[in-house]
Amino acid sequence: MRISLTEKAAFSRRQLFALAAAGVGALNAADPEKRDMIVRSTRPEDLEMPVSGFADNITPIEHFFVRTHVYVPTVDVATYRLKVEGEVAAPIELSLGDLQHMPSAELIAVTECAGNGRSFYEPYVPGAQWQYGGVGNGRWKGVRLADVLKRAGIKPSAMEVVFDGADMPIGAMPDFQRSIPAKKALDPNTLLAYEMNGQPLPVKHGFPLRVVAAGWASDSWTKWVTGIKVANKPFDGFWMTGSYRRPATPVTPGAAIAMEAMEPVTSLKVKSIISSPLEGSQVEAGKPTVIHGVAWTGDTGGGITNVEVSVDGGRTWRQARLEGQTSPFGFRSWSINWTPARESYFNLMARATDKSGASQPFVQEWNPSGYGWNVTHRVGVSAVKTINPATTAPAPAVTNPTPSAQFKASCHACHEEDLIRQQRLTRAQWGREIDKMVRWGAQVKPDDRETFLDYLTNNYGPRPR
Ligand SMILES: Nc1nc2c(c(=O)[nH]1)N[C@H]1C(S)=C(S)[C@@H](COP(=O)(O)O)O[C@H]1N2
Ligand SMILES: [Mo]
Repeated sequence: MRISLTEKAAFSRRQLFALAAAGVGALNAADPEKRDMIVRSTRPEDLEMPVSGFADNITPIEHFFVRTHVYVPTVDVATYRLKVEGEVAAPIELSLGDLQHMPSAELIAVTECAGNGRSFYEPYVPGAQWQYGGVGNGRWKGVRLADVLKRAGIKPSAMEVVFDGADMPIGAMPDFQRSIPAKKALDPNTLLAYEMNGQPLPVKHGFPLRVVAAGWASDSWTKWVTGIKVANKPFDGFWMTGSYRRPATPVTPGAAIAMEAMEPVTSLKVKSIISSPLEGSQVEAGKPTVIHGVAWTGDTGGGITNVEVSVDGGRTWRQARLEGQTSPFGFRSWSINWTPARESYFNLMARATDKSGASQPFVQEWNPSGYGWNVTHRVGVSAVKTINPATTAPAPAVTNPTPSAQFKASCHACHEEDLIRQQRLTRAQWGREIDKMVRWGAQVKPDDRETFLDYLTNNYGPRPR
């Protein structure tokens, strides 16, 4: 579906909810189904990959995380056109076929949500409560963005490149439009991808065209791209000036920080995850085993040069073997042999270093949106004489609180309770969330605000960890 900005604005809230209910954004027949994902939000859909997924160097589409601020749009390839305008010699329109006839480029690169690891911040911050798996490594094929911009005759006055996707905002939420500096746009490792892992780009990942901003956090990887505008000044849309920003210097944990006082999220930071053994699992004492994982870094990193592993909670470290594909933007697999000397509980840690010399911290500076978590990963395992066949403890009986009819009418119009339930915020933070939702079109009667705040703080207030 290709909808111009003015048409988008004309959509009423009721029309949008009707579209959502009708399942607009249903799967392409060819889209692989998601498997074993942690559901962070059902509507709109946010899916996280479990830690076991890091066993793969290239993340299969079935396990690739999904993050959408809105409901997924369906794009009709027959009428699809990519419009390039702004600071160019002449605006152009390209069909998917036109793009596929241009010289192609392929690269392996990690896309990681800026908020991956958000749930680990103390004090808690609002937003999808990702743990480890808001990240994946893909093989992306498409055209170089630079080639498309040159085809339109990009002018020297170009300062930024703004992308618009076919997705429509929910209610009065600002449309998801994001810009990148001209320098990043002209980088040969910035693509407009139409293929992922050798398949047409799946609908959930941006069919038919998405930005691949290699080495940058995923918020710069706009999906469902229909419009590119070359601008001669910084783009001031909400998703640039009111989101994806973090303080340049340490701030008081828990404080509300003015957006103007923060700078945009860009390059990813060096990070490593232990994919095996898994947290809480058992290994055999006295028997050789292998610790596996992946490491990655951003475009300022230059690739992974070293991964060190500790089996004693960080007292001593050994160097792991680096293995597999070597794209400086991709997952670098690593492994190390280990024979647990005795029956004991072991604290495994993995810490990566990149070519720039950057390494991972043990404690993270807090930031108000919970971006850029890259604390050294730690996994606890038990070395035992004989491994117990998996004994699954009965799931604790969970009774979820029941929201009032007013609360449902105001909040569940756009999303489910799961999006709220995972967050643990103070009354002040919930207050700011309600105010944001009201700005985005949620209908909250003034009389209901305090009752909603009571419900949210009583049920979803900060809890001990
Ligand atoms: N058009 C559009 N592009 C988007 C988004 C969006 O909501 N709309 N979400 C962004 C964010 S925040 C992330 S983390 C990634 C997620 O990409 P994935 O779902 O393919 O993993 O897409 C980015 N691109
Ligand atoms: Mo994200």
